[in-house]
Amino acid sequence: MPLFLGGWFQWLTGPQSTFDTHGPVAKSQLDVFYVTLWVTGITFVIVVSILSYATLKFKARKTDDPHAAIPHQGHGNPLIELSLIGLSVLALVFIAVPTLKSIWYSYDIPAERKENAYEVNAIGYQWWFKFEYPKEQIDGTGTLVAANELVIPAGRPVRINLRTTDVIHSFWVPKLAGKVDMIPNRGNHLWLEADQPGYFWGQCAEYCGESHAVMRFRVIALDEAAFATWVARQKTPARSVAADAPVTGSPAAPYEFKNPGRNAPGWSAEFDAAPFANWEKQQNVNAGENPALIAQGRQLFQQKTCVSCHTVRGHDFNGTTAPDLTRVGARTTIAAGLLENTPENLHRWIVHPDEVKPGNKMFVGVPMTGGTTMAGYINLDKDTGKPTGHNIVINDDEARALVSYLHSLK
Ligand code: HEC
Ligand SMILES: [Cu+2]
Repeated sequence: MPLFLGGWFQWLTGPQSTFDTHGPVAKSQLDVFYVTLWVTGITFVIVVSILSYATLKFKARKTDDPHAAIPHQGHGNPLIELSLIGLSVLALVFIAVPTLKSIWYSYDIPAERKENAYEVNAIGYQWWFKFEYPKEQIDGTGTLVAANELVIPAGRPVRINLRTTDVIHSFWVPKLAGKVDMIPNRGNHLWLEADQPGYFWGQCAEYCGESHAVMRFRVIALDEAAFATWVARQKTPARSVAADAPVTGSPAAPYEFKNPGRNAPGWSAEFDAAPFANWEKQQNVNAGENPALIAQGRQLFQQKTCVSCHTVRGHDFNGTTAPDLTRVGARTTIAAGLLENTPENLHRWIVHPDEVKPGNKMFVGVPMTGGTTMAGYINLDKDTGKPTGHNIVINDDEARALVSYLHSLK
C-alpha cells in the first residue's frame, strides 16, 4: 500500500503513470482501482491467513502423528456456505457500485457541465494523430487542423470524438483519462479534463502495426487566456519570412549533424525536466534565423514533393495525407511524439525517416483509396512489396534549409 499510495517509485509518477492523475476522469478511474485493490487485498489476506493456519495446525509431521490419519470428512456446512456466498456477493456489490458510477461518469460529460465543454476530433493514422478543432473555423480553408500535439483549455471538460482512417487505434492520455479505441466505421468518444495547465503524454494503446509502440502524442493544457491566444494564432496562415528580410540578432551557429543511427533515442533529460516551460518557449520565433535559408527550404518543400502529403496553410502547400505542418516549428515533438523537435532531430527525420520509425508512411508512401500510393521516399514494387528505387533523397545541405524553413513555422 505505501508503494501505491506514496508514489515512492519513479514508475508511479512517470509521464505515463495512471497513479499520478491530473484530471477528474482519471481520478474517478483510479478510485475504482483502489476500491478493488482494497477489497481483493483484504480477501486475499483473510484467505491466506486461514489457509496458513489450517496447513500449519493440522500438518502431519511423522507417520505416527495423530494428524496423519484422514480426519472425519464433512459434506457441507450450510451456515458456512451461505455466509461465504453472502460475503462474496457483498464484496462484489461493494466493487460494483463505484465501478458503475465511474463508468457512467467517464462515458460522457456531466449534463450540468456540457455547456462549458470544448470539442475536438482525434483521428488515428498509422502512426500519428490528427486533431481537428470543429469550433475553430477558418475562412476559406475550413476546420483548424493540427497533428500530434493536442492543445486544450485546462479546467474545462473536453469531449474528444475518436475516429480512424485505417486500422484500430486507441487514444490514451494516462494522467487524464482511460483509453478508448478508435474503430473504423464507428464513432467512439471520450471526455477528459486537465485540472491545471500542464504537459501530458499520450500513446496509441491498441496494436496497430510496425510503429505502434512509437505512435505517441502530447496534450498541452492551457489556461483560458493562453488557450484563446493559441487558437487565435493557429487561425492565421503560416508565418512567412521573406528571403531578403533583415536577420534579427546574431545568426545562430550551424548545428552539428551526426546520424545517431537506427532506432537511436531522440530525447533529452533537460526537456523532460520542464516540458511545459519548454513548450511555451517553443512558441517563440527562434533567434538568429537565416531568412535566405528559410526561403530556400520553402522552395525545396515544393521541389522535393513534401507538398504532396503535407499542408502548410497559407504557403500553397495542401497535401492532406500527412501531419499538418502549418505550425510544426512550435511543436515540441516530431514523428508523433517520438523525437524532441530540435534541429538535429528534425534533420535526422528528414534525411533518414526509415531509421527513426520502422515502416513509416513518409518513407514507404501513403496508401490511397483505389489502391494507388502517394509516393514517399522510396518506390515499392506493387506485387512483391520490395523497394525498387529512391523517389526522394535529401542531402545534408537541403536538410539544413528544410529544417530552417520548418522551424520558422511558429
Ligand atoms: C508520402 C507522403 C509524404 C511525403 C512525400 C513527405 N511526408 Fe513528411 N510525413 C508523412 C507522414 C505519413 C508522416 C507521419 C509519420 C509518422 O509519424 O508515422 C510525416 C511526418 C513528417 C514530419 C513530422 C510531423 C510531426 O508532427 O510529427 C515532418 C516534419 C515531415 N514529415 C516533413 C517532411 C518533409 C520535409 C518532406 C519532404 C522532404 C516530407 N515530409 C515528405 C508523409 C509524407
Ligand atoms: Cu495506433
